Amino acid sequence: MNIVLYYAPHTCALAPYVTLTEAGADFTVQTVNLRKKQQFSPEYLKINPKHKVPALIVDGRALSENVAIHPWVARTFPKANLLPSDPWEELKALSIHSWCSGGIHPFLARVNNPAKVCTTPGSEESVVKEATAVLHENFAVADDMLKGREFFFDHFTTPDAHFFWCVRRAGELGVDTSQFANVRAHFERMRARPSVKKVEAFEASVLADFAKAS
Ligand SMILES: N[C@@H](CCC(=O)N[C@@H](CS)C(=O)NCC(=O)O)C(=O)O
Repeated sequence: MNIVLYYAPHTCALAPYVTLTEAGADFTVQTVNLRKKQQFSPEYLKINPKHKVPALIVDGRALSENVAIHPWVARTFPKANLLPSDPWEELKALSIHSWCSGGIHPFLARVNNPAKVCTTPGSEESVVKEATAVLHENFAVADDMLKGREFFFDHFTTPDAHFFWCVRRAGELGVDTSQFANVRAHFERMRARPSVKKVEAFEASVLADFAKAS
C-alpha cells in the first residue's frame, strides 16, 4: 500500500502524522508551503479542491478531513488499537474528532486571521476576543473530560492527537490555556510521546528548508 500524507508545518496535518506513526505505517510526506500558497496550485487543488491540509493519498486515491483520515488509519492498522473497540466508545471518539474540527479549529483560525471572518476596520480585536472566549469554553469542557485520566479513553487513541494539535496551536497563537490543568497535563503527556517528538523534529526541519528556499 502506498500512503502519502500532505502536510504543512503548524497545521492540523500534525495529527495524522502522529497517528500514522503510532500505527507503524509506512508512509511518505509531501510538504505544502502555505506561505507560498502551494495549497492553491492546480496540482494540489486536484488532490483537495478545498485547498486544505491534511490530505492522504492511498494508492492514488485522495482522502481529506481529519474526521475521515483518522478512522481510516485506525481501521487499516487495527493492531495499533487507535480507536476504542467498543462501538459506542468508538463513536464517542469520532465525536471528539468532529468537535476538534468543527467546534475548536474554526475559532483557532479566527484568532490566526480575524480578517477572514470580518473585514470591518477595527474589528480584529473583538473577533480575537470572542474567538478566545469560545476556545476557553471548549477547553473547559475538555478539562472536565480529561479529569483523572491520561487520555480521552483508557489508552491513547486518535482524538488525543487531534486535540493535542488544537492545544498546541492555541499556544502558538497566544491563547492562554494555563488555567486548564488537565488539558495542560494531557498536552505534556502527548508531547513526551515518540510520535509527537518525531513530528515536531520533522516540522523543524521542514521550516528550516522553507526558510532556506525563500
Ligand atoms: N476540517 C479540516 C480543516 C483543515 C484545515 O483547515 N487546514 C488548514 C491548516 S490547519 C489549511 O490547510 N489551510 C489552508 C487554506 O485554508 O488555504 C480538517 O479537519 O481536516
